Amino acid sequence: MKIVNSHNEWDPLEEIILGVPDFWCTPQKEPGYLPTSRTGKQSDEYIHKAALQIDNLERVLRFQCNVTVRRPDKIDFTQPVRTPFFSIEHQHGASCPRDTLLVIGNEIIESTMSSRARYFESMAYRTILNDYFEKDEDMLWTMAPKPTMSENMYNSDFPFDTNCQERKDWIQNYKYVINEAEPCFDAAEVLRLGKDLIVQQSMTANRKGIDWLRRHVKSRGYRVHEVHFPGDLNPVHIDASLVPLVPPTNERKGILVNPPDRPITKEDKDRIFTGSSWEILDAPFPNSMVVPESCESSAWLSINLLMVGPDKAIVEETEIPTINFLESLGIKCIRVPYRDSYRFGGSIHCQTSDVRRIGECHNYFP
Ligand code: ABU
Repeated sequence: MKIVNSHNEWDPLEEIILGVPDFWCTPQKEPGYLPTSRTGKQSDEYIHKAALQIDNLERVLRFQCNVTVRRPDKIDFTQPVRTPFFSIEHQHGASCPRDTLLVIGNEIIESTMSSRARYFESMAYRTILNDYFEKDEDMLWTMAPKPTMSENMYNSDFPFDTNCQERKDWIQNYKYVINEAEPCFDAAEVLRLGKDLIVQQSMTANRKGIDWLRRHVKSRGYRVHEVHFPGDLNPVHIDASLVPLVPPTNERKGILVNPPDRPITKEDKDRIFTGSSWEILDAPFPNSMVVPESCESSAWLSINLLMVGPDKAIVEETEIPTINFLESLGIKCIRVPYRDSYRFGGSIHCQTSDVRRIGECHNYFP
C-alpha cells in the first residue's frame, strides 16, 4: 500500500499530519534563540482556544476535503532535557510537523532541527512514521544527522536586537545565529517544487545542512537551491516568504508569492528562476500587521496557507487580502478560523505536513 507520496505543495491532497498544541512551551533562552515573550508552558486558555481551531481544521480536512488526518502523540514537552552537551528546563511542542518532517516523494526525513528545545520533537511523530513504515514497503524513513547543539554550533556574538544596524549587517552578509560547525536544518526551510528544492539559509538552516540535503537527494535527480530574503531580520522558515499559489501548466507559468518587504535577492531570483516555469509576484499585505500576543511569527502568516489541490486552498478567515488575491487567480478558498493558533509556531501550513498527494515528480526548471 502506497502511503507516502508528496512532491510539491499543490497536488490533490489525500493524507496529512496535523499538529497538536498540548504541552506546548515557549522555549527558554538558549544560544540560538532569545524569546520575545514569557517562556514556559503556554496558558491552558490559549492551548484550549488553539485546540478548538486545530480540531476544526481536522474536521474540514476530513469531511469537506476527504483527506486522511493523522495527529502526533501528545508528549509532555514541559519536561527538562539533559544530553551530554546541554540541558534545558523544558522543551517546545508538536504543533508544527512542517518544521520537523520533510516529505520528499516516498521519503520522510526527520530534520536535524536547530534549537535545543526542539531536539526530541520528532519523537512525537514516531508512532505515525513507524505505522507508515510497516504499511508502505516503499517508504523511506531517514533521520538527518543529529547535531550536538553544543555552544560552538552558535554564534555567541549574534546581535539579537532586531532593530540594530549590526543585526541588519549580519543578515545582509548571510550570517545568522547558527554557524557552520555542524549540518543543521529545520524541514520548514524547504520549499518543494518537484525536482527542485528551494532552501532558505537562515536562523534555522546553515549551508552545511543545505549541502547535507543536496548530497542526500542528488542521486535521485533532485536539485537543491539556496535562497535568501535579507529584508527579513528574523529569517525562520521559508513558508511565509516564498509560497506557490498557482501551479504551472502547459499554458501558463506558475505563481509564487513573496512579501514585498522581504524580497528574494535579485541574484537568487535570476540564478534560480530565470527560464523556469515560475513567476514571482508580490504577496498581498496581511489583513493586519499585528499578530496575537505571544505569537513569535510575523504577520506574513497571512500566506502560510495549505493548498488541498491545484485550485483549492485552506486559508485563515480574516486574511481577506490573501483570500481576494487567491480568488482573483481562480483558487477557491475554504476559510477557517485560525488566529488563535498563530501563537503555536505558525499557521495552517506550519501546523501540517502533507504525506500523500496524487501526482508525480515533475521538473519545472530548465
Ligand atoms: N514558521 C513560519 C514563520 C515565518 C515568519 O515568521 O514569517
